[in-house]
Amino acid sequence: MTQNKKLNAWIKEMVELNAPDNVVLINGSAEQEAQLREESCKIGEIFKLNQEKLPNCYLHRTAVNDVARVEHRTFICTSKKEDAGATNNWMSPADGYDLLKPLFKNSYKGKTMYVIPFSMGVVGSEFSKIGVELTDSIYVVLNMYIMTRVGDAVLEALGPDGDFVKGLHSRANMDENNRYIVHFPEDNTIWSVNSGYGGNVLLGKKCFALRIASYLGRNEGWMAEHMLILGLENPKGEVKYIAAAFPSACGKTNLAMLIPPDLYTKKGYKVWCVGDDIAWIRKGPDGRLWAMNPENGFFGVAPGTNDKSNPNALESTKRDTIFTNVVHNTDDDTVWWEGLDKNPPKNAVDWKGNKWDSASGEKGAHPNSRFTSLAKNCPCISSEFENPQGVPLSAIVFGGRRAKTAPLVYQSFDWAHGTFVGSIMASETTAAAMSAVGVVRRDPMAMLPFCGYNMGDYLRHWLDMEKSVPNLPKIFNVNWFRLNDNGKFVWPGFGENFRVLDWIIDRCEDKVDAVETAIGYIPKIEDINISELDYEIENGHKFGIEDLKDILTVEKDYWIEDIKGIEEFYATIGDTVPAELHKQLDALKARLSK
Ligand code: GTP
Ligand code: SPV
Ligand code: MN
Repeated sequence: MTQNKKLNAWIKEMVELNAPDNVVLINGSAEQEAQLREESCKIGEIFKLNQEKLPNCYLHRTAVNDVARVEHRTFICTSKKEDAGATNNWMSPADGYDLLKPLFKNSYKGKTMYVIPFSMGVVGSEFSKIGVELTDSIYVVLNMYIMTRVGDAVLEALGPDGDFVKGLHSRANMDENNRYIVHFPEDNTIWSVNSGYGGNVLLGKKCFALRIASYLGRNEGWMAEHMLILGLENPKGEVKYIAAAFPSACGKTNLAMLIPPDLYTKKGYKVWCVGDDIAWIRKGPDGRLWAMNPENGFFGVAPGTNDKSNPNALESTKRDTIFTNVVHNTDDDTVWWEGLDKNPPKNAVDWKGNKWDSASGEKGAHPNSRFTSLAKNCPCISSEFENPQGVPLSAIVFGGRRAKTAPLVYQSFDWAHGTFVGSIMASETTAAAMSAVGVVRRDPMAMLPFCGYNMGDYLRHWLDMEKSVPNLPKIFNVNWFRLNDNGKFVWPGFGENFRVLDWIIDRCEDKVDAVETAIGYIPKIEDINISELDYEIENGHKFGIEDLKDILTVEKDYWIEDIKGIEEFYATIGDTVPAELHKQLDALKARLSK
């Protein structure tokens, strides 16, 4: 079937297991993509939207019980349990295969098996990696066409003897009690069964580019991170790059594409998007850390995306986009979601496929409804997006949703302290995973659901970067989500976050002083530029200097309370937590009690 012997043998084995009627090799051509769209429409899997208003755009609805990642059904299968660590679900590889084989058995009967060769990163570059996904879903194929580089060019780069990650996906019978997302890092293999939701089935994304890749990165001395990458251009035309890790649905896509406030754009500041979700990071020849985005598109959260919050994301959804679980406006075959505008469609079908009345109080789009769009359609896509070397990082930023504890921004004292800051990241849970919403959850580097090995070893890998990388980026933490006592966001967020990035870059260039506190360096009030900032927090109360002071305050009582949560969390990881991080925690305690 192909020139690669291992690939042919594996396809043969998987054909025997899954018993498809046909096998189709994805070649990456526009013709094949168009033909598959037609076929997918014909079987009712996707719906063709208004081709004048939304050229090449389609709508898909998942099963109502299949709308987010299933972390409790996600497994890391390593020979030794401690290699997966206490924060991952674990099975032995033999048990994993034994459990899933019967679920795949004959599951493609009457269907076609699509073979998708894909490259994470520019095809053929030395830092890219190749995978092959087998699937029974055209929706998956069409999404992979957008999210990754697929087809013949990838097979050519693979060559006759090249190695690849083996991804097997089957919708099988969509039994949610037998839904599993299982990783075999020692075999470069991913098996996903009984789901049709993006994060579970687009195997290049979280499964490969984070779980398998983080495992590879640890062994090979690089890092796979849940991070956006952006370039900040100053009026002189110099571009500095920042990578930022926020948990799912906490603002990566928004920050990656932000448009600076007028006072900055007038001076010539710009932001360029390199990536919105995943960064592969390694040491460059100059001794700095370089980051590249292995993806080819965005799988972005739809609700809340509008022409104020994220005009660039909205623009990238105007063509070549697959919408999943949003509202269908049946008057003109367009789409809508909560937070798009104040005009919900009169005649509409909701994400469940039922006729929908916006006055009903029910949400029309699922909170985790998404768009799959091409990076090249984003107006602010970076000129370095296709650069196989990636971009050199000046800063790494961590963040989460904290109502009170974390200030708007602070800088770590050094790399080890910065690693500690990443390790204590926490956030209220969101709709991106199937679990209770609004509970505080620890999520080191936003990687808890995505680390393919022991979290303690992962943190050690971070600390160890200092030994091999002489010019490390500075590490910061941000929190756009401080609430006042009425539960309103104090900070305007979105494009206004640029004011904080501006301070971060000034710090990286030693252009500005800071105040040393127990948790790290915070800005002097006058160093966060809030001129021309016009934001109403509530009831006519406009954001002012007092509010800035408030959200830059280190609330010691909250921090002392937080220490307990950190200790409990470290205990759940167990004795692989590096001693250095316990030392950092003790030092924080000592500083707080001063
Ligand atoms: P994943 O794709 O799940 O990894 O999410 P993400 O981290 O890319 O999050 P995204 O940018 O899609 O934002 C998720 C939600 O956070 C949306 O509802 C946004 O409206 C909201 N959000 C993003 N940035 C901000 C901000 O600066 N302030 C506030 N208040 N909300 C924000
Ligand atoms: C996330 O949940 O972090 C996402 C969406 O980016 S998914 O691809 O489902 O993981
Ligand atoms: Mn994500």
